[in-house]
Formats: sequence, structure tokens, C-alpha cells
Amino acid sequence: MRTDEPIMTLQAHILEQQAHYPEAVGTFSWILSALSISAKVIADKVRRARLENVLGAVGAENVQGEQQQKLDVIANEVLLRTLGRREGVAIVASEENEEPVIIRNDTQGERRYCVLFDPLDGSSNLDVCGGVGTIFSILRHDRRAARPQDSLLQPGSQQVAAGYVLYGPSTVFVLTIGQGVDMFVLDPAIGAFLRVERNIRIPAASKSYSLNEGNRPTFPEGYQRYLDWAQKSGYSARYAGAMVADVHRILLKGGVFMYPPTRKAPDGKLRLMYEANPMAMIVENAGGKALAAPGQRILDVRPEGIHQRTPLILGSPDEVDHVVARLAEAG
Ligand code: AHM
Ligand code: MG
Repeated sequence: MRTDEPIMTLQAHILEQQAHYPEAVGTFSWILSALSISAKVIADKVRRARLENVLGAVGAENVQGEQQQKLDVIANEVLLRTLGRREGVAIVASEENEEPVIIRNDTQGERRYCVLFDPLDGSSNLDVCGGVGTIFSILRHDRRAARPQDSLLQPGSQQVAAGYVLYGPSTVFVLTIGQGVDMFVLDPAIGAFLRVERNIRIPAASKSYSLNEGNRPTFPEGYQRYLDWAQKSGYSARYAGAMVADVHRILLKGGVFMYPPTRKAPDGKLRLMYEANPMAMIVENAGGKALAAPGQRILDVRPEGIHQRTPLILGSPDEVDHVVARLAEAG
């Protein structure tokens, strides 16, 4: 944190942002404050997981057919309980729940929002004390939608805010509301997130790529060409196996993150609504690029289902361009 700037909490930052919108009545700010409380509770649970014996799988699979970790379930409940009580929330959708939770669907009254989240991304890292995160996306609730849940099916370009929380050596909250990207760190001594950086700009280039190279034999040819090119060009590989940790590194240091289509996951593994859209909004608002394929911006993808998956290429603009050039060569 710079010592020549006033100390600014996340709460104060949200109020400062709200002041730019004279018509705002604070509903949206309440939702962000619920997310900040959830982040503090989840950070505490993650830190105490080994002590309280809540590591490992619950033995059930989530809607995606993946093993649920005990902490996936706990983090999901924390978010549902915190957000479910907030006035301005119409619908909550979680990667861990098959159906969205409709909280309110009145046709009148104040403006309401939909909140989508991945409660604990990269949760298989928990057992080894690796970084994990929460990712969220906020959309305006569309009261005209035929069914309330159809209101969720908006392209990422319609998000009003997006962010993530990284539970690492410190707890970091990265938020974009419309334009800039700002970063906060939890000060455990006072229980508040403090602003440490404003208007983050992603480096335009950095010789670093991040993807699960174990899947290389079944990547489309363009990705193989890219890896050949990058390795000949002196690139480093960095992969935490938790998207929040990988994207956070790229936001600050540059590089490119990819989850390409594979034989096992022909549409890629990552979820459009809970992972790709919020991360794409953050990266674009920091000056980076986020694509599903050459010429296909993530934020323009029209969702057909809330759990749909997408390939993802995201990061420093020059580095994304290098990947796109190799994909285009391969046709
Ligand atoms: P999750 O939401 O079930 O935790 O899965 C998403 C995670 C991402 O954080 C990470 O980038 C990716 O899965 C890693 O997948 P893989 O193990 O196939 O490399
Ligand atoms: Mg995830």
C-alpha cells in the first residue's frame, strides 16, 4: 500500500464509487458488502480447514459431475446465506447448484440484481495448502424474462461488476465495477479489506504461459504450434491449477492463461458464467484480452445454459495475439 495515499477500505471504496451514480440507492453496494463478508468468512474457513478436519471430498458429485470438496459445500452455503438476505438480490446462481436460487421475482420495486459465483475455485488445491479462490459476476435482473432464471442468460458484456477473491498467503479481493480494476488485501488485525492498488493495468507482454500441458496430446493443432513456438522463444511455464491464482499472477505480471478444448472436454473445462465471464471482464478492464477462439470475444458469447463451458485464452494483449496467430496458421 502506498504510504502517501489515504487508507481506504473496500467499504469506503464502494461508497466512493456509488457517489458517481446519483440515482443509486445503495442496493448494489449492499450486495458488494455481502460478498466482502462472505470472503472474510470463507478465508477464515480455508485457513482453519486442516485444524477443523474439513479437507477432502464429501463423496458426492456436483452438477458438473465433479467431486465436491467439503469446503466447496461450506463456501457455497456461506455465499447463499449472506446474499440471500440482501434486498437487492433477485437470483443467485452457483457452480455448485444445478438450479439457480430465485430469491425475489417481483415485477415492481427497486432495481434488482443476479449474482453468479464459483464459491471455491480450484478446490482440489486445498489438501496441499495451495491457492484457491471465489469468483463472482453481477448482472441486472431482467424482469421481462419469461422465467426468472432466463434473466441470467445475458452475455458477459452486460455484467455490471465482477471480481475474485484469492485465498493465498494473504486474502486478496480484486474488483471491477464498470471500468477500472482495483485490488484490496484483507488486514486480519482489523478485519477489513484495504485498497492497495487502483486501476491495475496488465503488462502488454510477458514471456509466460499457463495451461495444463499434460493435456497437450489432445489439444487442437494450433495450441501445439503455439507451445512449440513459445518454448523455442524462451517462454516460462507457470500453472497453479487454480484459475484465480493463475489469472491473478497474469493480471500483475503478464502472460497468457489458456484452457483449450481437449478430447475429454471438447468445449474446454471452464464455465462461461462463473469463471470465464467475470475473469474476462476483469482482464479487459485492465487492458488485456479474453477470447473463446480467434475473433470470438468471451464477453460477446450468448449463453444458452447457466452451466455451459467454453475454451478460454486470456491475458496480456500481445501474448493472446501470439496464441491467436498460431491458431489461425493451423486453420
Ligand atoms: P473447479 O471450479 O472445479 O475447481 O475447476 C476449475 C479449475 C480451475 O481453477 C483450473 O484452472 C482448472 O480447473 C484446472 O483444471 P485441470 O486440473 O484440468 O488443469
Ligand atoms: Mg471453478
